[in-house]
Amino acid sequence: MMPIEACKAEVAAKLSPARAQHSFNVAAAAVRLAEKYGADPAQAEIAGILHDYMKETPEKEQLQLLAQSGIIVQDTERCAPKLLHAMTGALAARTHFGVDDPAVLDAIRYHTTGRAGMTLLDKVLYIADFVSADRTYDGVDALRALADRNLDDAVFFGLAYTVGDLASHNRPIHEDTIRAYNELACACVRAEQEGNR
Ligand code: DGI
Ligand code: FE
Ligand code: FE
Repeated sequence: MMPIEACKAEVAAKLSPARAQHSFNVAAAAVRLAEKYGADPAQAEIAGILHDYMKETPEKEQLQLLAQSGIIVQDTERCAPKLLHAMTGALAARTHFGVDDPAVLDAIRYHTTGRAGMTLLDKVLYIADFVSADRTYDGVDALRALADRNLDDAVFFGLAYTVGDLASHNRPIHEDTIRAYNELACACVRAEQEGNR
């Protein structure tokens, strides 16, 4: 794999200053969460640095890259081009940066949607992206506090927020987002059922 300092320099050269800073902030948040919850901080750091590497690449170019690699683009992904950068990001991490750790590649691949059966590293990156130092949305401090109390609850909150926000704007919701949300929603209902017995 490319040395970490070289990865950072590539990210800084490829992305706008704000997006590069976001990437480094996500890496810092991911390292902190990894240390707290027992994930590998080195995996968290590289996943954070690279997760949005393709975010500013034109849609057409991303579709070409995916086609060249034999990756099939689903209907939802075509209708929501913001989803492409997670797929092409994982691709670039492997081919351009020489990352061969599948756990890191998957964390990048699923950082926007989540997925059913998210690994600890997936969750760490997903939440680091929500709570990085540059985030200023209403409620970010509450989510930061929740992320420090219970990572799973924070992931569920983030997914529920995303699903609600997308539906309220009539946007398509990716199958992986729905599966991730339903898995945690069912776990929540089951816990209530257990409690009532
Ligand atoms: O790349 P970032 O901006 O740092 O964050 P991200 O990769 O989580 O992307 C967030 C965007 O992706 C936000 O505009 C909502 C959108 N998104 C996330 N899940 C879905 C989605 N968009 C659609 N249409 N469907 C999804 O399931
Ligand atoms: Fe992203
Ligand atoms: Fe991001």
